[in-house]
Amino acid sequence: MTNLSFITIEEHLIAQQQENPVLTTDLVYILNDLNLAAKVIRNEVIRFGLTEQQGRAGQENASGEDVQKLDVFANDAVKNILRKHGRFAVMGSEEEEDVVACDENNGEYVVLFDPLDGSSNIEVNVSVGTIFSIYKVANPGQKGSLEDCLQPGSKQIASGYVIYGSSVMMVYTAGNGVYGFTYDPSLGDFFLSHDRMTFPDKTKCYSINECNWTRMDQGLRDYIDWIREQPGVTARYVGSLVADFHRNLLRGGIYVYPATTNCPNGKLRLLYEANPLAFIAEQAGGSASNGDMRIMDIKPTELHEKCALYIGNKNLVRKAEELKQPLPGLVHL
Ligand code: AHM
Ligand code: MG
Repeated sequence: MTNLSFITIEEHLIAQQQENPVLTTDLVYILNDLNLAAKVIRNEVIRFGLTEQQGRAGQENASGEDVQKLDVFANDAVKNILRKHGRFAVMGSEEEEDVVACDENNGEYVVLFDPLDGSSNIEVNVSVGTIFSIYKVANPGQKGSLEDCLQPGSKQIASGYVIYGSSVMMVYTAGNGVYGFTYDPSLGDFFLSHDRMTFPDKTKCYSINECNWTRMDQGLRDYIDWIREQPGVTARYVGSLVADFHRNLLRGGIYVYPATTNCPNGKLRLLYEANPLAFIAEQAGGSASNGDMRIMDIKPTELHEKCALYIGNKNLVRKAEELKQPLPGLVHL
């Protein structure tokens, strides 16, 4: 028996164009290109251990983190596939120091992405992901620039992620609900499997790296004490944002990566991680905050800007905001 919808992502996007004017031909090209990149990355992810894409690439990214060979592979895959059609003006990647403008300079879209989120998990066979965020250029008709990339998340016109897990899924929104597609390896395509995804009402999972206990604010500790007491709640933390977010979207829950005394601006990137998932979360009936304000209202000032992230069911995010306190200034661990 199969549960196959027989609606491929390509067909879905064409059908959606009838009801969602945001989905222009260029945007559909870009989403299909990202879908193709997902297939290419998946091919390497599932053969990890058998290919040359193992271990460190021997360089650091703009955030000072070790880059893995598979990070480089995934970055090149997304970049080169997007370049093939040239439907964008400028792109920015977690693995690129600076923005990359389109050679043809004929697009009106900005594409920001984290090519391989959670890549420190790849060697231990744990889910990883790709995250993307799409805007229109701020200055149409001009060469794509950094300024185009530094728009608040509320200006996103589409965002999404791919999760390379026990199955591979692509989840996206273009402001008209959230749709999930599961990859069928025997047919080589993604099929609609999760129509109009929303957070369930129940509070199921909280996902926080509690090793940061002594480095987090007292309000978050109080929040953890509170949520542990809620009926039916359990702790789940994969350490791949995409996997933690995806599970919480399906089961209900909250993911928090707070500001800590050793990362006072948080760890996650606003443009490549927080904003795209915030757009999905809001479209799915949830919310996303940095603890003080809505993620998508933050006006970025840097390409690789970091932020704290509280994301998931609305009531859980609101409660965490209520309890949040300033970080203690004197704790050095
Ligand atoms: P990455 O994009 O370089 O993989 O880093 C982001 C990852 C997230 O996927 C994950 O939620 C977080 O870092 C885990 O951090 P920690 O190990 O500090 O809990
Ligand atoms: Mg990441």
